[in-house]
Amino acid sequence: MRVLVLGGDGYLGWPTAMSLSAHGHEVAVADNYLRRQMVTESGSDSLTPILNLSQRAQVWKEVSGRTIDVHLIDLCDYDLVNRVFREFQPQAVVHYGQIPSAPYSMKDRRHAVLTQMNNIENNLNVIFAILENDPDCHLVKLGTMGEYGCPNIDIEEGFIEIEHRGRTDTLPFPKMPHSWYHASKVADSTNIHFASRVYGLRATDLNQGVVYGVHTDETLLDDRLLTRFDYDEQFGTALNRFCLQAVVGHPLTVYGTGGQTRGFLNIRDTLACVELALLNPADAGEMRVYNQFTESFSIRELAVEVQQAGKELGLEVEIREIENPRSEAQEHYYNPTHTKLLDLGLQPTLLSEDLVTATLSTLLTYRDRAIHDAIAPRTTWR
Ligand code: USQ
Repeated sequence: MRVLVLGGDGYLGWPTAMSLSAHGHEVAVADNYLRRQMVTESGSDSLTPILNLSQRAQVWKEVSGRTIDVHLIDLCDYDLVNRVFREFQPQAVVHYGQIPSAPYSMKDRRHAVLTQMNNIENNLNVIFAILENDPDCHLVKLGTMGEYGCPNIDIEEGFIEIEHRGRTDTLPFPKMPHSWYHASKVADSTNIHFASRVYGLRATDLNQGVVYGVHTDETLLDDRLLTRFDYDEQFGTALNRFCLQAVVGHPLTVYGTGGQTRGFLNIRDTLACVELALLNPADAGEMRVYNQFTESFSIRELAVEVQQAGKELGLEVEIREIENPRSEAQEHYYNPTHTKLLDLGLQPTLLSEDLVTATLSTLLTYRDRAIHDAIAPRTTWR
């Protein structure tokens, strides 16, 4: 299958591109390095040293004998997006190419506007490029579990059957996003659903949980194929941050009571889920929604898991509850359904002490690169 990976320089985009290429797909990537710029702006850097995209593609060719086409374009520039679609003629598009950070979007008006403009505009461009070049092309869009928020009822996979005043309908599950960033993904889902109903777009919206981990089968082949690993307060996510904090001797930054519960998945499972979605495409006019995570944990549970794994490596890990910089429920009900990817054959890589220990060992190799000032939270929701 010819697959275009948007955001192909990112934490998930680059390993996805390599994995699809390794599995025999013809792959092209597009990126404008915005993530690199935003992380630099926040005073941080990837813990893992990473090459630029052209260099990465060259190393991949050397190691695997396979080609990944590189396009350095801004997805907000429709002419460029359209040109890539015309030249590469993708049969499927995996769309990771967005600003992915809740804290970044909450910094101030400028960052809220930038996040929403960039994400909503580039998603519309992708929809129109598909419709203009090959309406049969399948859009696999990365959404987020944070679109739903934390309602006091079970969360369904995208849609809920509702009975109201004697009538019933199946409607999109209600959304209560956690941030301006999460709200941008809600807008994308609404737009994709609209395009599927009106123009017959084939789409899969992957409502992904919090991803953790550093290695995939392909990044292990050569250090030059490593993916980025962010740990700063804006672009690092909870479990990855805790792992970095453990190896540099920083107390684990549990926000508030740590009772916040989220769905998590290993980076390898992201790759597997995306490929399952590609191999089982949506019908024309259908928007499927999959809740893409494998297990739920509270933040407190994760901190304890990292502390235990750290002991195995002789690391003394302190857990510190600090004032929560976010407006969010700290003790709440959380029970989202997540069966559709399992039904397609997903074999989850579940979190274990061994897995955390292995991640800590990898991070220890690079710990001298950590920028300590980037760790503590500075962005508040207030
Ligand atoms: N948290 C801490 N300490 C930290 C970092 C985070 O307690 O040092 C807490 C946060 O308060 C929050 C939870 O951990 O309750 C998750 O925070 P996060 O930064 O790991 O994840 P989030 O901001 O929700 O966003 C991340 C990705 C985003 C993706 C989302 C999936 O950045 O792209 O959409 O995870 S989900 O969380 O399911 O919405």
